[in-house]
Amino acid sequence: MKIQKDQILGCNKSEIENHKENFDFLSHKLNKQGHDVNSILTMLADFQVAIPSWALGAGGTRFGRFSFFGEPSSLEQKIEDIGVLHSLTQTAGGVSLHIPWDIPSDYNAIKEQANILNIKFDAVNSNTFQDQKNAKETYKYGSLSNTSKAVREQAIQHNLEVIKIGDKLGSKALTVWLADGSCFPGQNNFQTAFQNTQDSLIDIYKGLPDDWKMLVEYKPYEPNFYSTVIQDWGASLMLANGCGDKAYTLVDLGHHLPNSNIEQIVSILQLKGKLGGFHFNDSKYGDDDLTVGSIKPYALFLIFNELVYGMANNPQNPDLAWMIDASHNVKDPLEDLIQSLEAIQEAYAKALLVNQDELKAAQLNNDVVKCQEIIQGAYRTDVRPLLENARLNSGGAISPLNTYRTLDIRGQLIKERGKNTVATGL
Ligand SMILES: [Mn+2]
Repeated sequence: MKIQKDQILGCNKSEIENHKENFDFLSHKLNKQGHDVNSILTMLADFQVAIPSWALGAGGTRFGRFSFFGEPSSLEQKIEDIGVLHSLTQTAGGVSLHIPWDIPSDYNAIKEQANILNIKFDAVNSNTFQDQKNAKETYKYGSLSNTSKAVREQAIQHNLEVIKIGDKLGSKALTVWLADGSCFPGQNNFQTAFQNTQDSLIDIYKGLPDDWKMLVEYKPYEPNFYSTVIQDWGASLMLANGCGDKAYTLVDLGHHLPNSNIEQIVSILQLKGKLGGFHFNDSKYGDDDLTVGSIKPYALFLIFNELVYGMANNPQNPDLAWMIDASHNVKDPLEDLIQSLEAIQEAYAKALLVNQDELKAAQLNNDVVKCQEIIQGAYRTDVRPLLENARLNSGGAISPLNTYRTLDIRGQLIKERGKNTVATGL
């Protein structure tokens, strides 16, 4: 499955007139406001988001899972799907693999396939939150934090193996997310669990190539419901600092308790040069893994406002690993991801419209009303014609979703792969 350039061009034909009208109107308005539209378009084109291999099939809940048909059942097919997303949106230029499911059988072939599709190998993810077939030790009571040295050692070795696999593909980061924690008070000694985790992470860190990063993800609850060992950004930062300069905190939007001020978290982490990665999704109640921007688009914009500020003012913080971390229970996964990519670019473009000099002046004058007007003025701008134009310039679709449907991509995938395929690693 590969979308040809002329198929996209054909679909763009019916949209181009409308697009031009909207784009001319908006760029005229933005130019008058003093914005450099061309540089915004370049920044949008440069902003690439990795797609995790587990987001390409149907997700599921504790209560069941409903297939979408034509799901990718091999690593090659997963990369094909990301190729489809990337050719339409020109924004999905990375894949984030999940080991053990995505171990290539032929490294060169996979690298060549990704290269042709212009897809990079982003952070690799280890998995110690479930037992693999024939595993000697069980992670039922934790992995890197486990009271048993043999279990910890198995989990450390797995992470070192993941680094080796990623290294062969050209990845430059390892993401560690742990399900470790406890379901009942008294089950765990908090200090022992934390110290074991720190010691285990240090052992993994020692296996990190010089030009790699280790990203430590946190989450307040689930699958453990009383405590998690790395429950918040503070715990993650302490562990990262305990490992060294190449270890960073990773923020996942869904991994916070309700009403957490995530924009403030990313802001301070950037100030300290310790924000390494970011996982996009959206939620109403917890780690819902819903489409980015579908529930709280204003919060997403406020986070991007801080990220944009940090990227411009915090050279001490490295480039971030951007990834969508979502699950699709009722939508076609590829359509859902197209919507997420659109929402990310939309929030980014709006944040680029915030006049930082004006905002700073208003802050210095304690003009609270003006501060809000500046922030919300940017948020209320319909920036979609900018996104369309950035895609058009890169050979993508003016409307990725319409093009996906017009070309009946899902229908073709079902024809090629059959109906009852099931994606691995979910
Ligand atoms: Mn995540």
